[in-house]
Amino acid sequence: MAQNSPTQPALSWTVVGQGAIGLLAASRFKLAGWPVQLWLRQPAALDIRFEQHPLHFNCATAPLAAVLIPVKSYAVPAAVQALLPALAPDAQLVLSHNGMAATEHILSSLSPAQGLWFLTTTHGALKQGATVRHTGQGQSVLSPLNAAAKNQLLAVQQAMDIALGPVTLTGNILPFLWHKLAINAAINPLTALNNCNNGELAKAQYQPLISQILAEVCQVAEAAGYPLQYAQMLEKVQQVIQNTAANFSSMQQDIAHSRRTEIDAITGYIVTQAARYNIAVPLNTQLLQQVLQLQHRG
Ligand code: KPL
Repeated sequence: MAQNSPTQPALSWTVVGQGAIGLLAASRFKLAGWPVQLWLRQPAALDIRFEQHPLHFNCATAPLAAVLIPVKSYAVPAAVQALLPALAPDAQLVLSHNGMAATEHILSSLSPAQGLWFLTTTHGALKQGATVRHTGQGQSVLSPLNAAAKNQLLAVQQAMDIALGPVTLTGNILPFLWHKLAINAAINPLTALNNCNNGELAKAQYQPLISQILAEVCQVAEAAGYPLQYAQMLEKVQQVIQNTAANFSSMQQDIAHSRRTEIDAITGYIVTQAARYNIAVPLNTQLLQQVLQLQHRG
């Protein structure tokens, strides 16, 4: 059971959506004895099975004190818009998704006492029907994005440690987002286009492609002011491929289920930034077009 400091009561958390990472976080809150509810597009309660535990989640009711928003990058603006009227005056909002965060608009729609955060995570989760599995032990990096968030450091960090920990707190999330972006750019499009699990990418035929994707990303990251070490990134990607060999990437799953992918926020972001700095990224450009084609066909 989680221990909360007597001076700082646990925030009551709401998790948005019913994606795999969100349900992983909600389940871990519940199993640790924390109050947690779900905010779904169609308000409803939800029953799931998580690692042999049958869990029941109530539908969220306003005012919402603390909200984890682990929805796809393209779904964030609409999700926040829908949440705004239900937020407590000092609510804390934690965004978490693949790709680069576009937070200016969200920051300006919050009141001064409402905190905004970003969390990037390497946990893996898989949802099959009503069953959720924790498929990859990971860790998370968490960053406050405004002054109201900085006033709640301890409470939010404690909670995220329960939900998606271990958590490292940072004042600047951008280097971490570039690092995760490079990993996603190397793995997600290739697994989506070849309809394979992450482990397949260890095969020799993919090595020149992975190397070129990363070489292009490293050039763009450097120009953007967030340099990444090419050799280190190559090693990291091989590690992720090994550690998540049996998993299917989020983009492979999106294509397999005819859902929109996060290609715009991952490879699309790299291609846009490359154009800004006049850098040629032919392989990332080709992968972007191929995934967009596949997505539109689905
Ligand atoms: O983050 C991921 C994803 O699937 O989106 C990786 C790291 C590629 C793990 O599958």
